[in-house]
Amino acid sequence: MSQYLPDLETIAREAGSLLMHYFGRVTIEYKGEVDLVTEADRASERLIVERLRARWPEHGIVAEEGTRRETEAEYRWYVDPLDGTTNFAHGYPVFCVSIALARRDGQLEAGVLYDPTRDEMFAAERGQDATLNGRAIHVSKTSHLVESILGTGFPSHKRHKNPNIFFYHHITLRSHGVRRAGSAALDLANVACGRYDGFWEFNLNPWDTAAGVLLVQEAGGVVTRFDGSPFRLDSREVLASNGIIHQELITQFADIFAGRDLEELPSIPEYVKTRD
Ligand code: 2AM
Ligand code: CA
Repeated sequence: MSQYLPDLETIAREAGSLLMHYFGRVTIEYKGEVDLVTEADRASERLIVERLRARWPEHGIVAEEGTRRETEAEYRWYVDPLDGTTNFAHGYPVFCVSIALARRDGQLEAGVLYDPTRDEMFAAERGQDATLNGRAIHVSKTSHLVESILGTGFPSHKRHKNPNIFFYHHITLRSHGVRRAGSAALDLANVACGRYDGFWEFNLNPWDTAAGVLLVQEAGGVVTRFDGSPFRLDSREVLASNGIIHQELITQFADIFAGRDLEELPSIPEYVKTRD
């Protein structure tokens, strides 16, 4: 019997129900330039933090909307009370709750990720099967990038400084397509259950990635930095895949960083001129 998952699933489900209560009737506030935060983010965080503190009072907590609870403990929770806030605020039903437990050295121990719009509970504990609504899940068996579907994401602020459009363009031309659904945590869960063959993103925070990375690993996939070096929670770049296409992705990323074989992004005048 898992030490963490039953209680963790209950907490995530409760937070998901709370989000659904707010969904479709939120008031948008701004944390920064185009960085939305809603009352729902904060209410969900309050609920999760209260439940975690009651159940595991000795553990530390780091949560996106500001909770920082430092303790002497070996363990710390990473909480994203609402991943996909921009979607949520616009009424687009792609968002989730993400909660994970890690040791001080970054070793991930357990995590859950709950999508209340589809009633999908993803759960993983180190060394055990990753599950979706209680059934074991596995990464895909797709063997080549050219047959793959992938996910990526773009930050909601400082977008003009984000290089990902080059990666998006390059990989789109070499695969079945790249989706950008707006919830990095759900993107990782979708790699874990084989809906995506891979996912990458720049500049994510530990609360976005912790649960999803453990899910991918326990579902048989691989998670690294873009150059193939080990992923850490503070890496700020994440490359996840089914493992089989991982080396191909690393090679493609090295080419993009070096500017090799890149098709130029079409400029608008050129595109307009060449349109049928
Ligand atoms: P959020 O909804 O919890 O803010 C979008 O691909 C993903 O990036 C989402 O998981 C989103 O999480 C996160 N995100 C949005 N803006 C970001 C930013 N400025 N820096 C880092 N991550 C961001
Ligand atoms: Ca969030």
